[in-house]
Amino acid sequence: MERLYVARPLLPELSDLAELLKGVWASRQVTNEGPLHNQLEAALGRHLDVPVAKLACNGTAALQCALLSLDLPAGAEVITTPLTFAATAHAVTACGMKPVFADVDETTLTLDPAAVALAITDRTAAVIGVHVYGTLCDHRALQQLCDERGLILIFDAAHAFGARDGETSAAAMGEMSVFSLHATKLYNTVEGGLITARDPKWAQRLRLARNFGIESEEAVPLVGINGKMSELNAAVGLLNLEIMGAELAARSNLRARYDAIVDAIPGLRTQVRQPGVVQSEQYYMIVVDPQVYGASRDVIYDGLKAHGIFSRRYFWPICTDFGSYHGAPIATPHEVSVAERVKDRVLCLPFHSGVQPHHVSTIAEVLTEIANLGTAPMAAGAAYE
Ligand code: T4K
Repeated sequence: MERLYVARPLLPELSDLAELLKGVWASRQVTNEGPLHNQLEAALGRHLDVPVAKLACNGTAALQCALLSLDLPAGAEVITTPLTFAATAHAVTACGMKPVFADVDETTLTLDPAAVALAITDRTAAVIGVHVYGTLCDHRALQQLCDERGLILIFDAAHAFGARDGETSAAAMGEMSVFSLHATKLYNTVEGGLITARDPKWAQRLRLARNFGIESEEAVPLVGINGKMSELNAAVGLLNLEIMGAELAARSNLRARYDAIVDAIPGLRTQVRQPGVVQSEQYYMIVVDPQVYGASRDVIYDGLKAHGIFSRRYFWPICTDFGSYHGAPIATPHEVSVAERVKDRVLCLPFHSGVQPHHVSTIAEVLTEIANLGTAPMAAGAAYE
């Protein structure tokens, strides 16, 4: 059976890549801030409308470089959401600090400023908002709270490449924003990450943080990691920047088609539509209300899988379910946190230009039939995995 995955990497023509790599092979400068790397940094700064754009080898390393460059006290608490990919919390831990979890907003599923306020202690040094699924955080309220309480605000913008709130680029929110350029991201460099900032003072510290903290042959003023991006990844990045427009358009169309299906089925809701926001088109997420819909998120997951359609239950389990953070509280103004209530209800549908009209029809059929019958229609020759 043909398989359809939640993500499909955008790749340039192999011949274009080979052409671009000829210069790399001739020079043998293959990594450590080579010419393609530097060209890509400049191009991304222009594309995202931000003065500081520093590449890294992946989004997790980029988060670590951002945290290390901020020089926060060892053991400091960093408040973030539990409804995120493991990398957000793990980057904090790997940098010798403690992730503290605060609840998400019921509508956007992004970090709730009211919950953050409850989580602040005298050990809190920073807050990491996550634009989860590409839905933008309430960045103004988070910034105001952090300013009032003397905290650094950074954003995990792994899902928000190219997003804007009116005139404000997601790359220009908070002190820094961190992007993943992984193969599963619309704009990707196969593996890659990016840190952006409005204040030019961060450029040099970020360069140090991603290069072991080394300033010169004699001076190592900072603890850093090897977070550097190679010329091969930068070459893919330069070419993908030219072709990503078509992928973006295909996903916007797909979002509209999915919206029409989901809006017509009671008990299903899509990601919130944020007025004035330009979507990154990274994920298409639905929330299932099993009482109204008549079946659970997992029935849909299994039903689609039987047709070779692999949705993903991002981000279940949530961070506080992991062995590493098990039992950590989620600060919340509610009796039961929104994150706990929603974690079994979220589902990301395949979202890329490889999703064909017949896939959309099958997804619509499965969603509708489960709503009507409480079970999934079986595909001919289907096998549950
Ligand atoms: N912060 C947030 C909020 C994040 O979501 C992430 C990463 C990060 C930080 C850290 O950034 P990175 O260090 O990763 O740059 C995937 C990605 O690996 C990860 O980048 C992403 N978030 C996360 C949400 O999704 P998995 O474990 O789900 O990946 P995997 O291998 O199951 O891929 C998903 C599907 O994509 C596959 O079923 C098939 C398809 N696929 C995948 C790959 C790798 C392909 O078709 N080709 C491929 O090469 O984590």
